[in-house]
This record gives sequence, structure tokens and C-alpha cells, in this order.
Amino acid sequence: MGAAAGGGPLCAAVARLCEEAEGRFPDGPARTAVREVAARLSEPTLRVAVGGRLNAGKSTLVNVLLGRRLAATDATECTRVVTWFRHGDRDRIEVTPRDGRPYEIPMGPGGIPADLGLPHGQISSVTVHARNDVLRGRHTVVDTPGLDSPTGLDGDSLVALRQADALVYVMPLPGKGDEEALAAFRAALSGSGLSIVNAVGVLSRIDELGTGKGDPWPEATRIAAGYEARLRALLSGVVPVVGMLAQATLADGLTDQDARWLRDLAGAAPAVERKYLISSLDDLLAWRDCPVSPEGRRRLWRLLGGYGLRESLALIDTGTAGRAELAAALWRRSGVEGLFDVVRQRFVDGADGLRASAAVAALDRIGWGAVSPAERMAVATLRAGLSRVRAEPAMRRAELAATLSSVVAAGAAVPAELEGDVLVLLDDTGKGDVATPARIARLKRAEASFSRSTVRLARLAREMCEAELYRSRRS
Ligand SMILES: Nc1nc2c(ncn2[C@@H]2O[C@H](COP(=O)(O)OP(=O)(O)OP(=O)(O)O)[C@@H](O)[C@H]2O)c(=O)[nH]1
Ligand SMILES: [Mg+2]
Repeated sequence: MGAAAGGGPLCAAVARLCEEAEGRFPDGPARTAVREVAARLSEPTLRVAVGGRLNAGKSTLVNVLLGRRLAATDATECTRVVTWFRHGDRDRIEVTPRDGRPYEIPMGPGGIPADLGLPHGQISSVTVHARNDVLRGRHTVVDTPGLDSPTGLDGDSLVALRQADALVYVMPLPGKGDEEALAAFRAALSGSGLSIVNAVGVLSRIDELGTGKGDPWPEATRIAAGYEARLRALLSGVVPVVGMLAQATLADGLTDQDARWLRDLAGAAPAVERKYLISSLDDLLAWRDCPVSPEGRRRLWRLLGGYGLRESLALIDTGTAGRAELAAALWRRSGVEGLFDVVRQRFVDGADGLRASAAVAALDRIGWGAVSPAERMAVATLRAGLSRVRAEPAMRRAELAATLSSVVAAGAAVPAELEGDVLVLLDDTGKGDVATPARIARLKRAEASFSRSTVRLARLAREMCEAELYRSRRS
């Protein structure tokens, strides 16, 4: 894992640009925007946003990413406000109303209290400051409200997504509006700067697949591969997970008492009878002569669900007995390590490039609107500086990825051959020479297209190839 998430050479180069630009711009919105970009670059860690449809399991995954249960996830509660999780020296919650000054409320025993002091509609965001090594060293996390309509994200969520350096997009099970969710995602992505290099998909709650009784993994793996193929221009992969199971293993989850109860259940129910005894909460509660109290059974069901319960008993059958051992095995069965791999390898280790390109995109937007004559010179100088930074290989890659994602998100057709070439260029795990003269010739032909988006994409890809080829011939 990389050391500090941010603060690499690319971020430093963009921060220098901001410093120079701030001196040149007169007071006004452009100067304020430059200052905001500089402030974002001075933050020590990457910002990871978690987004997706209502009730998809987003907040559960936020807790898993934080390693601590801080976000509310009860069936009755939903996250109706954008919530930032940052490192702080003491636990506290800051509420920012739409009108008026931010105020603090104390942290509840289970994280964020239900009462935020104002109706949700009057709150623009909540920031949870918590003592937490993940937040200090790796990333800041933002939990966004669920999409309650398939047509788009709410305004606050879009603002949060635009402020993020990377996205974990949580997808509900198929059959529950997946096409609409994907269409909404495409629309939300356009213009947000999020792209294949900094967005990963999660297929969530896979324990509920099918009848909810068999092993969900084979089907989940197949569905995730299907999503991945359909979304390959937008996401760097789709990881199937049982977030609930991973959350159950956190420090405030599974207890020694729970492990004892599970052992009692395993001892009292031979494997053949289990199908009937634990196939639903009602069956579990109807179990006569059960060695665990009804409250205990309810707690286990709430904590682990049917799949987690079955897996736990099967693990106990094969000799996994203690709480820690059980928790470690359930964590592995939850599949979240696959998500952590992406977050660590792509996001945290690639943080310098991701953060710098997000900052470049934000600086680029300055000057798109009306500018005063005094600002015009400053914008021109800023643009010249931006094109120097853009020539760095990591930045070229980020720009190509963002362009591909925005073209696809806007619904434009990308010729299959061009998409293939772009994906090869973006695949940083690919070995060997990708910048070949044959590829450059092919991209030049694509540049002769009538479609503006094809031309743009092909030009960026060709420039990237030529720069690579030039560098490899010189070295
Ligand atoms: N079976 C199962 N239930 C889950 C899983 N993850 C979350 N849930 C349940 O799904 C419900 C919603 O979970 P949340 O994590 O709050 O989902 P969310 O996407 O943040 O919901 P909103 O913020 O309301 O959009 C809760 O009752 C969770 O316990 C999972 O992996 N399996
Ligand atoms: Mg939520």
C-alpha cells in the first residue's frame, strides 16, 4: 500500500499552478474557485464517495470501509443527507444547514443520532469527525443518499460526487431496476470527472440471490461478470459482496456470546435438519427446544442474516470455533477483500494521479463561464499551465479515461475497435508495448470520423500513443 494517499509530484505541480493563478486573478468567483481547488489539494487523503440506489447497502459498506459502525443502516432509517466521514482528534458531528451556521451535535452510541437538530430537508451535509486510522491514513469517505428515482441523483449527491476523487457505486440485485440504475449512473457520471480509472462497481446483498437458500456465489460471479462487460467503459470492475456479513465482523459486531450461541445452534441442529430450522426468521423463532433464547436468535438473524447464519454453522461443523476465527472466516466469505483490493491498489496507490486530474478538471472549468477582461489574461496563463501538466503520462491516462466515460455516459456510440484500443491504453496492468505504429495509424483513421466524440477520443488516444512511442525510442 502507498504511504500517504496524496501529496505526490502531480498534486504538487497542480498546487503550484493554483498558487500562481491565485496571485493573478482579481477578487471574484474565479479566484474563489482556484482557492477551493488548492484547499482540496492540501487535504492529506483521497476522497472516496459511495453512491447508488436506495437501500442498496451503501451505508453498510461505508462502515466496512471505515472498519467501524458509524453510518446508520437500519431498515427503517435511510441516509437522507450527504454524510462526510473525516479523521478528527475527538468524535464529533458537525451539521451544515442550508441556511445558517454549522453546529455540532454529540455522537450517539451507534454513530450518527436519528435527530440531527433540523429536518433533513433543511440540512445540506453532515460531517462526522472520528478518531480512526483508516480516515487518517487512507481516505475520507462520503456516504450519499440513495437514488429514489431511476432518473437521477439528487442535487446534493451530485455535488458530493463531483467533489470526490473516486467512486464506489453500489448496485442492487438484478431484477430490481438494474437497467434504470445503470442509465441513471451513466447520466450522473457525465461531467462529474468520474471515470473508469476511479470508479468501481459493487454488486451488493448477493446473499439474497435466488431463493436465498443455496450458495449465492456462482450466480453472483456470473451476474457481476455480465455487469462488468456492459459497463466496461465506465467502471474498473464489478465486485460481488455480502456487505452485511463483513459489517457483522467489525469490532462492535459479533461477540463471544454470539459465538457461543452459534455453537449451541450448530450442536443442537444436525446439518440435514438445518434447512428447515433456519431458513427464515419465522422458522428460527418457531424452533422448539432451541438452546438459544428468542432474543438471541433475533439478534443473530439481524447481525448475520440467513446466509451468514448457515455459513457460521457450517464453519463450526468443520472446527472453526472461537469468535475471532469465525469473524475472520466470515469476512473472507463476504467478498469485501475484492473491494479493498481495488480501493488500495487503484485508488489509494493511484491517489496522486486521481487527485491531480480531479483538480485539473476543476481548474479547467474556471473560465468556461463569462470572464471579465481582467480575468481573461489570468485564464489564458492558467490554461497554458494546465496543458503542461496534462502532458504527464498519468494525466494523459486520466484524461483519456474521463473522456471515454463521458462520451459513453452521454449515450454516444463509440466504434468497437476504438473502444478496444482505448481500453488497452488505459489498462495499466497490461504488459508490453501498447503504443505501436499500427495502433497510431488506426487511431488516425478514427480521427477522420464525422462524429465529434469519436474524433476527440481518437485524438487523445493517438497523442498518448505518440508520446509513449517517443519516450520509449529515446530511452
Ligand atoms: N441481506 C442483506 N442485507 C443487507 C446487506 N447490506 C445491507 N443490508 C440491509 O439492507 C438495508 C439497507 O442497508 P443500508 O446499508 O442502510 O443501505 P443504503 O444503501 O445506505 O440505504 P439508503 O441510505 O436508505 O439508500 C439494511 O436493512 C441492511 O441491514 C447485505 O449484504 N445482505
Ligand atoms: Mg444509507
